[in-house]
Amino acid sequence: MLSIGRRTLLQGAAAAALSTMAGPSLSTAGAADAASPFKLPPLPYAFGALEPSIDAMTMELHHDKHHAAYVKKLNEAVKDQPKVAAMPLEEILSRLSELPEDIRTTVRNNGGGHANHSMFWQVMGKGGGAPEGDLKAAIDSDLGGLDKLKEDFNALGGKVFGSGWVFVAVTPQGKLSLVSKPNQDTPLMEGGRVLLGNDVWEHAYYLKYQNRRPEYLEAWWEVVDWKAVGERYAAAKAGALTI
Ligand code: MN3
Repeated sequence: MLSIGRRTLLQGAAAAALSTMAGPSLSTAGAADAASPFKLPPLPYAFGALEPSIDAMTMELHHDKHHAAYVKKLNEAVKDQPKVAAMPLEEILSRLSELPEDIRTTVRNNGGGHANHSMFWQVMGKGGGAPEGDLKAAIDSDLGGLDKLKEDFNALGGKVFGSGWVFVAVTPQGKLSLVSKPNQDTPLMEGGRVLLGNDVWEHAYYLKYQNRRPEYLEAWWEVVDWKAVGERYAAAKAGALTI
């Protein structure tokens, strides 16, 4: 089920673009699909699956309310822009400066939010494990090993003022780097790709951790699904990783 979810996600943007181009003949719901090209991906596990690192109530609100709202507002923003609506999300985000000015900020915030959260659900799970193979080698050579990665990532996440994200970005050559972004910005906006990322908006942790963001950042590593991250790494190197 997990691998189908990931596959769907990797192909989701392209599939959405294709179905929009193909028009209503593909399904009786075609008109509705064209009006809402972006979909909330189902959470690939139960709300409580990441306990105790992340509590079930936070997961439910985060997915069903916060992420759903980004998708809804993104669809509303592009409803009169069929060319934009037909583009894959990662392409839209890498070409924000070309968008009509009246929707640019809304697409930046909500398109970024949709991409970031879609990635976020995917890199977490109960699997745990550890980085292996090529991914482990890249973490060792580019980021000084897993312990150093966690330490530097958490320090960067702790420094985000207000709301934002901390990411491990990945190039098509497989080179890794740490980066933080404000709000719902993402390395996708510079044409980059995201290996994994953690949400440091208060809505991601406040119910359980209140103001203790460092504790949340530490506990988050317990629910990183390294198998999923390894698949993303392989996809990035194959040029197949989208959001
Ligand atoms: Mn969030």
